[in-house]
Amino acid sequence: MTPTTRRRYVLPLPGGRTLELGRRTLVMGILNVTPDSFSDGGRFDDVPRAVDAALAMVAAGADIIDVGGESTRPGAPAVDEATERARVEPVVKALAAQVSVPVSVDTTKAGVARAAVEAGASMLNDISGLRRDTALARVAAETGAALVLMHMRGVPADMYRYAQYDDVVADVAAELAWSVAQAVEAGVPRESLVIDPGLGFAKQAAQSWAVLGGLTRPCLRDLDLPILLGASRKSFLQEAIGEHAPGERDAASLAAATVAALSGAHIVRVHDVGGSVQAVRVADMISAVAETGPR
Ligand code: PMM
Repeated sequence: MTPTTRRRYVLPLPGGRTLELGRRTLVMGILNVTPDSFSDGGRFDDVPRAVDAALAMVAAGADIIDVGGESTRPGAPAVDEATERARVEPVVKALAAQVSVPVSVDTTKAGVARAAVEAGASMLNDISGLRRDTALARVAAETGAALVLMHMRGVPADMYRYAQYDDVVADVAAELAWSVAQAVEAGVPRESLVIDPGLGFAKQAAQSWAVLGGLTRPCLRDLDLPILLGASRKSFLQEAIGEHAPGERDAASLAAATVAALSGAHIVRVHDVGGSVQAVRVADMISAVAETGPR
């Protein structure tokens, strides 16, 4: 495939920090602190173990750690705010004190987002793209936290009911534009936003493949925002590799991360940080050759 020229952005974070996006592909390591996540559920359910796992990801080259306290597994039961906050806040606090990279919090709830930013998180990752709680945008606006807006329809428990699109990439781009408008209206600077087409969320496998293969389409590029993509261990990969447990999908996940990087994704969200760093560095070399010509 021909690599796409990736646009460069500088993402402001609280405290005057920034993340440079586009020069190389950034790797966001997933730290689920839930008892029921589909791929690593129950492994990091106490703070010291979560911190150790995050430190290992940083040592393996993670640029961001994404902490999630509510499972987004298809059909997962909803978690109330107090429970999610109790899972996330102590881990974010410990991480912010011990890891050098920005900490992101994967939540759809403004209350959890605010507590996490106060505990030291500098990015908010909203898989509902502000459809669940628009007040989350105000947390970003007031604190200067960066905001990832992911595309989804419905909630994880019922999202496949809404997996009908005329043209999945164009429809996702249009719906992401709505999320972007909500954020900007709430006072979040456009430069603080990242978009994510949401592989596997309200999308059948064929639709996720269409999104992964359509990242370079003008409808997405015209939004002119950095792109985050999460393919890691997702079930749609099984359409390519056959039935495998989530933990056995890492090779396919690396291939998907490579395709995403060559298609212009700025950040990949992954479980296998070390492997993904190697994969995207290869993609980055190819992108550099395409940009500057042979050495
Ligand atoms: N996927 C999951 C959870 N959060 N956030 C973003 N921005 N993009 C994703 O693709 C995404 C996400 C589900 O995977 P997990 O349960 O392994 O974290």
